[in-house]
Amino acid sequence: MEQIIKSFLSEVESKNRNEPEFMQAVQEVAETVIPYIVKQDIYHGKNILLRMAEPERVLMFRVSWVDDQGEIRVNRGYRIEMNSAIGPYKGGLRFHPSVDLSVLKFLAFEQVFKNSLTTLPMGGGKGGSDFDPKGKSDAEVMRFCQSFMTELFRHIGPNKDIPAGDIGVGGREIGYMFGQYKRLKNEFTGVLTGKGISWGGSLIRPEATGYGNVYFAENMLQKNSQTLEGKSVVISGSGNVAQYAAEKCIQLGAKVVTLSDSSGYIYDAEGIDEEKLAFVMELKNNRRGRISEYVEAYPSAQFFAGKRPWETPCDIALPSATQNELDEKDAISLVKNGCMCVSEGANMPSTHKAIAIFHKHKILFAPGKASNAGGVAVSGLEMAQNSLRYNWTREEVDAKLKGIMHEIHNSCIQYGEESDGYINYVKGANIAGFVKVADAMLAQGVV
Ligand code: NDP
Ligand code: 2IT
Repeated sequence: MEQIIKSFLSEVESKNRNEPEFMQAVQEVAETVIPYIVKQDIYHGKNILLRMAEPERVLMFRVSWVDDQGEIRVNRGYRIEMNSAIGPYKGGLRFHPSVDLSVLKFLAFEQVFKNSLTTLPMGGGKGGSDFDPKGKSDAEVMRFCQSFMTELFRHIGPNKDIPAGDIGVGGREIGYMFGQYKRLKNEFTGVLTGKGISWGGSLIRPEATGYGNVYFAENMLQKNSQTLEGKSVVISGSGNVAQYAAEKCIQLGAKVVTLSDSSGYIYDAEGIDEEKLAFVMELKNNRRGRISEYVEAYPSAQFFAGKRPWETPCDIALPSATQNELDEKDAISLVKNGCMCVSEGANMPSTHKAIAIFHKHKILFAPGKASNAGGVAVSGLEMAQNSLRYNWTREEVDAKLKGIMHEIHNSCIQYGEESDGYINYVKGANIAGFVKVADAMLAQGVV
């Protein structure tokens, strides 16, 4: 078996040199899915996983724009259209200086499995740019978004490819891009998700990834006769996903003690309550400030510059910032300090070696493609509402989100339960996500 996996990975690597994040994501899937494939006659000789590791289409384009000083700036835009076997390409756009082909291909690859798990008809894609919105004026962000969309618009559409937000792309950026798309096409359609409520957005979409992750963690805990009530929770990040994960934890009676950004983390031993979280939301979303400012407002809290929060004792950890933000050393520290559950809000935040530590110690561990799927799931619900030309209530969307997270949890159990009863959620999510896409690809022939 090891040999089959190794030769598969070396074939993929030979075509994708210098793409470490993409290879990391493919390796994790290969190690769990290949042992399943070899036992299923229908997949023999079909090279399904090899086809899934090859994007259907990769778009790369120049994005020129003029800054506030009148200088011409050049960024690179991307859209990876990874797989459309079960629906139109669907996935977010990331604006961050670290964006390159490897990062977006890993995200697009993960998205295919994640979207399959949601139970909704969505293929997988991802895109973005190495543009850094930090420190830019609203006018600069608008000009960049308009220029980006002036190329992207010809490749996307409500039945073709439906982008959304991710790191550095929130309501403001989606608004500017939607405005430009509508102007170029002279059409009002659901071509992007994460839109504002008055122009086609869905209630609960901003909350969905963070809430969904906490619902998933609740499902894992419930299976072990536990709840979130009274648990201490360590969260990384302080953006969209982290904020709403914190909100839901607080609502369910847990105590959130950390948040972070790329400069460091804050620790509040008394717990971040609703009022303090409202301060963080105002700070990050409107003033676009740094998390270190939290300790100026709440001096009993501490700020640890340049550090990540995993050294903090906790019951539950919700990594919600970025890829590879939690390594083997961090995992050992979490386990040593009594952490019982790690549920990923970010995409691939735990390294391969960190996951091995969690599995070795039988920690409840949920991979992002299962536990953060609530965001794209509610994007799918936004698309459904746009097609119906109708809006569901907050309660209706929240109930559907809860139901979907429960279904995803069930799928992970179906394919991930081991002989001793331990649920390997990585294996479960990868196989369950694979089966639906693979069967659609088989039915559609060699395309
Ligand atoms: P935001 O841009 O709203 O927030 C990102 C947060 O992560 C910020 O606090 C940011 O800090 C921190 N961060 C980003 N890059 C780094 C880095 N290289 N090192 C340390 N910290 C970093 O993004 P989201 O909250 O939307 O996304 C967070 C994660 O969740 C990502 O992995 C994303 O792919 C994933 N995700 C998002 C979904 C969504 O619906 N938005 C859905 C599913 C997954 P700083 O401000 O200093 O950069
Ligand atoms: O990683 C993700 O799932 C997202 N950034 C959300 C994608 C979406 O289409 O809502």
